[in-house]
Amino acid sequence: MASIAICPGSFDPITLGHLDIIKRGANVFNEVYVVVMNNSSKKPLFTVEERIALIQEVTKDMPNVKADVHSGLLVEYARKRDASAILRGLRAVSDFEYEMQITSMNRKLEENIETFFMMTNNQYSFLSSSIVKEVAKYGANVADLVPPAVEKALKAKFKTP
Ligand code: COD
Repeated sequence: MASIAICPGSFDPITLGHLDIIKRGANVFNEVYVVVMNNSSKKPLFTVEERIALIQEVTKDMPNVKADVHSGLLVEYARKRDASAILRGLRAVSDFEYEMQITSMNRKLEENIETFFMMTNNQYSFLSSSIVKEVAKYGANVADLVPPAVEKALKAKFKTP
């Protein structure tokens, strides 16, 4: 039986930290669906279509990774894809409480789906989409934080050189 994982997030935009988790997940699971979802506590900069297009672009050399969108509950999407795993990344202790809340809620909603956590590569442990947006807005160089396609999209969004 194929092992199918979903990697959910806001991906606003996708960073090298996200990509690190996706790549390592793709080495473990047969198929990985990177799913753009709504986090009700965040106001996105990029539209869903823009975020999906960027994910597709930066994962195009990974044949078992697909980008998708879902606007309801995460567990509904997992059932739709027949996924047995939810893949999440952990950066620091500060992520732990939030991740524990999400995991407990997802388990309450669907007990047959396991959440797997992957520790990020040390070089990305401080990296988040929010920090990238914050510095890109003021024209700082983000080339070592995001893939080139995302860097270009940020420059276009913020109209920076
Ligand atoms: N290194 C490694 N991993 C990273 C890094 C990094 N530098 N940055 C982020 N990540 C990981 C995050 O830990 C996370 O696992 C994943 O990448 C995505 O991160 P974000 O920030 O893009 O996504 P979130 O945390 O905003 O996503 C939250 C969801 C949208 C998944 C959540 O709100 C959700 O499931 N919403 C749907 C409604 C639902 O089902 N709710 C019930 C559960 S609460």
